[in-house]
Amino acid sequence: MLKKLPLAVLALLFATHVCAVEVLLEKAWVRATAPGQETAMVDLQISSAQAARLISVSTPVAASVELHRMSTDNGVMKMREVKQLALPAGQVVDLGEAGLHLMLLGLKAPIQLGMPVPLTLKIQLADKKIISVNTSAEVKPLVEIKADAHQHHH
Ligand SMILES: [Cu+2]
Repeated sequence: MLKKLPLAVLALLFATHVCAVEVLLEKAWVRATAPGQETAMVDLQISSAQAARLISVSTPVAASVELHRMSTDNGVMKMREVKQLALPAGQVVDLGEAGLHLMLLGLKAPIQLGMPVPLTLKIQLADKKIISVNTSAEVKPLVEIKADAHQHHH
């Protein structure tokens, strides 16, 4: 019986490892928000080893998170909620490039530089198993400051 234990432990470690690299989240970012602003857009890249679907997103900094698609309707920019997003096997899905973004709704406080913005994505794999994958969005300045903005002129 004892001799079988290390193998079982190895199998368990291997299984955990496979699960950890199943879905990769990269380059998540959000712009800092002005006081009173209640929403913020997050872009990120998602890649899944196997065909999967993004089914929900949550963050502790906002009441809810929706997946939105931008579209132009008679010259007017519109955002519509997308309920589920297909993640093709082995492909990088770049939300920004795809005209999509995550929308943080009901911000609990303004998003500020250096603040952690954790995101939890629930993803359903081909075998129906649902996994949670975490990342943290990098906060970019609300207004881009040009490199020469602080130069003095005499
Ligand atoms: Cu939106």
